[in-house]
Order: sequence, then C-alpha cells, then structure tokens
Amino acid sequence: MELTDLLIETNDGVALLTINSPRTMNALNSRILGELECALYGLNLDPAVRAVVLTGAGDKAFVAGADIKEMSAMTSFEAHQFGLKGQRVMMLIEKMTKPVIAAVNGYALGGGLELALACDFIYASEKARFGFPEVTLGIMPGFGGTQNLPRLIGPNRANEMIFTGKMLTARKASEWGIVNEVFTPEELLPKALDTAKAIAQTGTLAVTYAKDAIANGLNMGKEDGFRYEASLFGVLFATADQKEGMGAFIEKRTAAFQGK
Ligand code: CO8
Repeated sequence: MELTDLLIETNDGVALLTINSPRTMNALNSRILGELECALYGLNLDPAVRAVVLTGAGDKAFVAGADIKEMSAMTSFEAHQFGLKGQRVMMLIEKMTKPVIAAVNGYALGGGLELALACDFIYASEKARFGFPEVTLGIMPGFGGTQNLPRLIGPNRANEMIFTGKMLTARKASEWGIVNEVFTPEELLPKALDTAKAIAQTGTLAVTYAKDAIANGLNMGKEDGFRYEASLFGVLFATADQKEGMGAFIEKRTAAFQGK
C-alpha cells in the first residue's frame, strides 16, 4: 500500500512514524487507519527497527480524533467495521515486539487519545490537550478507550473524562498518570527520540519479553503473572544477547546487542 498520509524515517534503530495530515488535525480516516496498519506491521518485521516514536505533523494536533466528517455518513454496519478497523490498529501497537512511544505534540482527542493510550508510554508537549469528546457528538469512545483509560488511571478519573468530554492540560494528564513527562514543544521530539535510541541500544529481546510480560501479566492473576515472568526470564538465558550483556559487564565494555 502506498503511504500518502504517513511519513517514516529510520535512524539508529528508531523509526519516527508521523501522521501527516495537519490540515485536518491528523484526524483518523479509513485510509490513514489502513496505512497505519500496513506501516506498523512492516516496522514490527523490520530488524533495523528496535523502537518506534509516533507523532502528528504540524504544531496543533497529535490526532484530533477519528474523522467526524467520514463517520457522520456511516451506517451502523459501517461504524461497526470502522470501530473494528481502529481497534485492530490499537491492538497491533500493543502486540508489537518493539516499544512504541507516543510524542503528543498537540490535541490528542477521541481516537487520537486512544492511539496514544495504545502506545507503551506517552511524552507530551506543554501544548498537548487530552480528552474524549465523543459524548458531545452523541457517541462513545470506540477504539479501546473505555478499556485502556480505566486500566491506566482507574475508573473514577476515566469516568469523569469520558462522561464530560472535557480536555485535560498536559500537566493535569501527567498528574493523572496518562503522561510520563511533559516537555517544551521544541524539546518533545528530541527527548522522545533520545529515549527511543536509549531503548534501541539495550537488549532487544529483553525489551520484547519485558513488554510481553507486562502486557500479558495485566490480564492474569498475580501468581500466573509471576510464573509467566519466570518462564520468559529463563528463555532469555538461551539468547546471545544475554551472553553479550553479562559478558560485556564482566569485561567492562559496552555491550553490542544483536537481537538474537
Ligand atoms: N474529524 C474531522 N475533521 C477534523 C477533526 C476530526 N476529528 N478535528 C478537526 N478537524 C478539521 C476541522 O473540521 C477543520 O477543517 P476545515 O478547515 O475543513 O473546517 C480543521 O480540522 C481545523 O479544525 P478547527 O478549525 O476546528 O481548529 P480549531 O483550532 O478551532 O479547533 C479542535 C481544534 C479543538 C481539535 C477542534 O477541531 C475539534 O474539536 N475537533 C474535533 C475533536 C473531536 O471531537 N474528536 C473526537 C472525534 S470522535 C472519535 O474520535 C471517536 C473514535 C472512535 C471511533 C469509533 C467508530 C465506531
């Protein structure tokens, strides 16, 4: 699929994936969702990519939601299909073997906030705004927001956001645990890329398995989660990365991980 509304730039093991439709605040239409699905699938398979940063083009929006103009004409069946398509993209991010950092540069509303929440963590610019305005349109979140937000910040704060549609500032979103760190607009992307590069230099398989243990552990009871963690921990001792990481420590040199 030709990517017309996405930009991908890969350096030092990090892919910067930019949704590039600033005229419409990077709103997610069917085409962009399809492109995201293709791009994320490709990045997951690309051995040159060890971490991904996802952002929006322009200085106003990360993603201002699903495309209201496209949705306004949908039948119930089409809306269901559209919801499933968006959910596939969110699940794809969650299932990626590489970490994905959302660099939220402006509005992250509705489907845009859902996209950010599907990432492994969020860095934000001071200009970012977070909200679920769906109820003001007579609909509800449909790309996983009712599931991911309460798991992240608890049901009470999620209820308030989803029932009122009000927007949070970046500082408030950070206080509430949605955002890991807030930066000036100029600092945001360099900081997100620096963090992604730091991750890219660590043991790739270790990061992959840690992401797996955290994501799957959240859906398990604690004892099963502990057992799962121990299994993955053991598997890592069959990798060259474990030998390289521990060998480098003992030999007092920098490890060069191969992701094997
Ligand atoms: N969809 C389509 N177009 C949009 C969207 C959007 N979500 N957001 C902005 N745009 C367009 C505007 O229509 C406008 O285009 P035009 O110039 O052609 O009229 C352009 O972007 C610029 O927008 P504004 O002039 O409104 O810019 P402002 O700076 O005044 O305001 C806002 C910025 C506050 C972001 C404002 O545009 C806004 O409120 N946008 C809508 C936000 C919203 O309600 N988002 C939630 C959408 S619903 C959703 O995401 C559901 C997800 C799950 C779907 C599941 C399907 C089953």
